[in-house]
Amino acid sequence: MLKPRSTPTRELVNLDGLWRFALDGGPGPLDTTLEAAVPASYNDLFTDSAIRDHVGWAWYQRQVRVPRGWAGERVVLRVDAATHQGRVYVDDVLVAEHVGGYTPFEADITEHVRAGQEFRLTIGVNNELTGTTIPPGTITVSADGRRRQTYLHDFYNYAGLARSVWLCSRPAVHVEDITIVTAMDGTVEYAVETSQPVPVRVRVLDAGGAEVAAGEGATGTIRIENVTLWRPGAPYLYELVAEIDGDLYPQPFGVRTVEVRGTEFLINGEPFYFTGFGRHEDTPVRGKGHDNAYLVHDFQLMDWIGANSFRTSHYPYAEEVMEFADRHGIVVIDETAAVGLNLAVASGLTGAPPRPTFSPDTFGEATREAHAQAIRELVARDKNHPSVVMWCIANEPASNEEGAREYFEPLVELTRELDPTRPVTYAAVIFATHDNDRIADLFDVLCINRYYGWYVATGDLATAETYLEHDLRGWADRFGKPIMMSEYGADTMPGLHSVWDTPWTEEYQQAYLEMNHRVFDRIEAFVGEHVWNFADFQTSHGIHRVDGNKKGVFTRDRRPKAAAHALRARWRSLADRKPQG
Ligand code: GCB
Repeated sequence: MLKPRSTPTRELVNLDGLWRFALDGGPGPLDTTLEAAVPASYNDLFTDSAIRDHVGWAWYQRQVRVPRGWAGERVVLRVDAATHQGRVYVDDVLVAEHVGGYTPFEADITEHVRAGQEFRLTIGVNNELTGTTIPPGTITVSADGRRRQTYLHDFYNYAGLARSVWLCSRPAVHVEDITIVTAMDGTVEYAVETSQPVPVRVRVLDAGGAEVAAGEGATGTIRIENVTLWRPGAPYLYELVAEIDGDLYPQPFGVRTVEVRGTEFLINGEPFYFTGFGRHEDTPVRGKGHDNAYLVHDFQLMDWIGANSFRTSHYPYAEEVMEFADRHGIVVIDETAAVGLNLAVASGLTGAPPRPTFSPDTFGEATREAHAQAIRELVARDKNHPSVVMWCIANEPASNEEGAREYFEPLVELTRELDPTRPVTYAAVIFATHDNDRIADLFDVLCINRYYGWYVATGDLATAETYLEHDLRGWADRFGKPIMMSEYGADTMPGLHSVWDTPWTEEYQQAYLEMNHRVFDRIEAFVGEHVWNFADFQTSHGIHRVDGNKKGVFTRDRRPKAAAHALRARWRSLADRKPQG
């Protein structure tokens, strides 16, 4: 799906700002004095806990004027994200409905609006998570009749319009989609979809705007002579301009290859070692609302600390983030919102024996279809980003349980069909070991999440070191694939100190990371390390959470904990020792 852009044939009106907001509503005029910021999650904007803890539909509304010059154009409404389900009304008419909180959708509203006139735009957003949503969750009704949402993932269920909303014009006959696949010799395979079969021309422009290749036809292969590659840390972007009579769309892309060979992860044929983080879209007040100031600052901090990559744990991030990574040469592992497909994790402290995760009564066909759709929409949105080097189709599923293979095999196949060019992975939970995991052989890279020294062998780093090494070597030996640590971390209260190995102190976080690094450096097939997490983030209430998860190397307001300086020293020196692509 193409990102809305202003081009000589297309115009854009950004609808961000203050919208009327209410929990009760519908397409009619909202009876409310509340206003909500867009983009932002609504939960933390208001002081009313009924809004923060709300389960169900919430309503956003504003007036929108269609620019008077748009007569004769198609008018399209584009919602970058409505978490987790959205319904869009133009005046009283339902024009779009979409499930999936982290991918965009659009509606052609031409028949319902007039150039120069105003209309009432209403967007309903529903935050409910059930057994058939991605991510999944459970809704219960408490004794006093309140509906309550629980879920299996460790981040707050922020909801609302957390990304931009756009009104776009485009010609009736237009470019619908573009897919670009590149090779290191400058070969560019392209496919342009149009709304009707019409002649297509393409031109490739270099970063200075000079034409360096051209071709004709809806699909084809063209070649850039003396190509400049997109490299981690040294990005270079071209633009493929797709043209038909009456429409033009420029699609940025980079020329680079990704390949797994033996135990190596190759970018442009050179071994790449991932340094960086699992992250979250999470800031005070805005919740998951996209914010360009945090975007710039977070990438500055990643650069400062020597991170060359991150994973979009645990859902697709705003497209602005992906484009920024393209422009700044940061490598991305792109993850779906399939987090929490694991009922053993949920049974945790309750003592309840876990039910099987994959079964018709728990996560079955319907869940898998929602999961497949999440994969389709992620690949459709992000396929042209050079920064994206791997798809991660699930975080910590019950890959050790019966039914896991039947559940995942078709999803891996689907991902490969949609994109044969990128490796596919999942992040493995601690219960899944090299002995009992049932799906790792289906994937290209072993991404392992482990917390030895935190959840296991708490405060005992010597024991943790032995466990970790045994565990990782088992995976490396059995599968012979590249292996990386996709999560390791320790909760840390800034300002808490100790001379001993005391969990929660700044010293402990540092010692914990150092212990992990000693082990990584002893394992040959190792291709990377992503610390959990870049910054502290909000979660639901829990006795093991102090105003959220505190495993950040930075605090929620982006101040470094002591471990940040140690990581910086390691990652900066690693850049000289281990190839970074
Ligand atoms: C995990 C999850 C992550 C949690 C983390 C933790 O394994 O993948 O979402 O936040 O552990 O801190 O417990």
